Amino acid sequence: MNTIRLTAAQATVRWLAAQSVEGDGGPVPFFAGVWAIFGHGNVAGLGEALHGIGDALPTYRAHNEQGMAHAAIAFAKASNRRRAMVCTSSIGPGATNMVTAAALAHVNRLPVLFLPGDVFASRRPDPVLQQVEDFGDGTVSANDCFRPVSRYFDRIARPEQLLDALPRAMAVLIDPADCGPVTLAFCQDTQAQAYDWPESFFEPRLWHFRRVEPDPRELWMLRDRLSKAKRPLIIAGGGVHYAGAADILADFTRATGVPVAETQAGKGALAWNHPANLGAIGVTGSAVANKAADEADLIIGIGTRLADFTTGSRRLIHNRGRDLVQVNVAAFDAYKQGALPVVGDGARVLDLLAAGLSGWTAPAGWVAALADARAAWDAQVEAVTAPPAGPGLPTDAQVIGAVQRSSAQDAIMVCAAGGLPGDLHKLWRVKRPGGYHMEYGYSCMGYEIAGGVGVAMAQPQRPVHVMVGDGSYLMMNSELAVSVMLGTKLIVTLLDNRGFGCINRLQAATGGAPFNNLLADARHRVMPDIDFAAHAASLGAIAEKVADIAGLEAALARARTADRSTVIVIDTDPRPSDAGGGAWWEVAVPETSPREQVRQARAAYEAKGRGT
Ligand SMILES: Cc1ncc(C[n+]2csc(CCOP(=O)(O)OP(=O)(O)O)c2C)c(N)n1
Ligand SMILES: [Mg+2]
Repeated sequence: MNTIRLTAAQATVRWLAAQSVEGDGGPVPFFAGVWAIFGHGNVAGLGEALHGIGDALPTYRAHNEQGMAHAAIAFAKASNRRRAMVCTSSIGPGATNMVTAAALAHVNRLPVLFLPGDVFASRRPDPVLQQVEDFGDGTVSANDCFRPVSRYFDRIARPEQLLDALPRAMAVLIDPADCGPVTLAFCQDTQAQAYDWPESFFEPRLWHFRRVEPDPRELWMLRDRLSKAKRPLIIAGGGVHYAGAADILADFTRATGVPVAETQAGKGALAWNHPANLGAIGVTGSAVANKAADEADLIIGIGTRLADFTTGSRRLIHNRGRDLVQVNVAAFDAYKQGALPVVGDGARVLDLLAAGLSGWTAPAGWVAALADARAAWDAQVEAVTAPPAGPGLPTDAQVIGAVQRSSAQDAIMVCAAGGLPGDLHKLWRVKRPGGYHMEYGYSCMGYEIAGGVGVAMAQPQRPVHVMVGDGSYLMMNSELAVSVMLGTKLIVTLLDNRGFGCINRLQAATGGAPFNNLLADARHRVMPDIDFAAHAASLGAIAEKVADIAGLEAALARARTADRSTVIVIDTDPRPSDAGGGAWWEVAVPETSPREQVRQARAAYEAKGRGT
């Protein structure tokens, strides 16, 4: 056997660079690159190896490990999970900074490979700088925090473990059902250790994405239910995008007349004005989609996790004991909430279903009965997103309207947390597939700008818009400087309502006093007048503050032709916009309180049958 002598780190990067998948125009590397912040634990081992491999596996430097991991995960999401990136950190804080991002990838089922540095396998110099030192367990390191948020976790303490660990990692990253984060905690002495590797280990390999065929009996059950349904509704989730099923869904709905409602991750499966698209469903849903869910006699989820925001904390889709079918490539999701499972690839299921229905269409009266509600909803969207008639602070919806009017056909909207996801889900009109990138599985503040960098890397030819609240921006903005450095241009609209507006509203809705959310309601000696434009400019972006919606539209037009990332700041009203879909969201209200408003909120909560 021919062997080649390399360190474990050198072998890792060489192997990663040799893995490819089928792209649009032929094979492309599966790993688009490595985000790295070095320290002890990776600079000498992986750092040396990454330098050596050069452009075959490009390395990118960030400012915050969580931010770089957000960029990597966003890259994978914007690539519909067909490509991914790697993140490596030093041991200790560099590693644990990535744990939140690992959880984000875990809940959103997105592929990312974490290579955090780990303590010495030999333990000779223990305790090393940043070692956490468990008193009762010598095998624990900070990286054990990754275990519950990794689909596959391993600790590499000998070089030859990689012969199995790396292919096993790849098998998880490309698996449609198991897809999620992989963590290979890489002991720092092991990274530097040499080994005689079989040359065959590094031969280029082309990986194939499996399409899971549905079980004939499950498919038959679905066909049977659908052909008897009077008022069927499809809920399209993120799995529709990952299965590449958006076009097939459009054809299916055109042929059968079954209407579609979209989750946050599924939004954009159909163009906003497709005749079958009823828009957003759930707590952040449109009145028409929620009405359809309320009246449907059969709901078919395709590629959805049935999270509480989609189901109105189960109330929206489970009332009156209607049938629920879950088409999902993961059995874990297919069996949720008493659904009839159809385990399989969404595109294959729709194809086979259409073939088996042989000309069946949904009763025409069902969609016709929703037409008025849809027209009324569309008119409401127009009204709340129109420029304000008079003076006063604009609402988030009015800002969304301005960004919508100023954005190109192929623009991508990136957002994650705050009040914006709810308004964008309802109000944003997706013109082209992939035009809506919402991280609402973990809804992690600070994802927006870093995530935007990853989206721009995955879709360099499409304009990337980011909408972010003042709270999210303050939590993590450092990768704005990376976007300038890398030329991954973002058009950022920053809505400054001086605090955590949506949590302030949630607090009021649960009877709470205005407390610790808006800056004015937080303990302070001085009320900071934060100059976000100056801050963004200091990071190298083009930045300006605008006075009103007209000023915002003019600034957005300038940003479209600017040569780098632009941040446009606008003051907004922290009160809500008035477009609501009427679904409930369960948040536990205190059972006893001296506050009358809390007692009233508790009574309303109990009236829903909750809290017992
Ligand atoms: C990392 C993280 N911490 C806390 C939360 C809970 N949370 C959700 S939205 C929000 C406030 C966001 O404020 P801002 O970005 O200004 O948006 P606004 O609510 O004002 O629209 C908070 C604290 C979260 N989603 N993520
Ligand atoms: Mg805010």
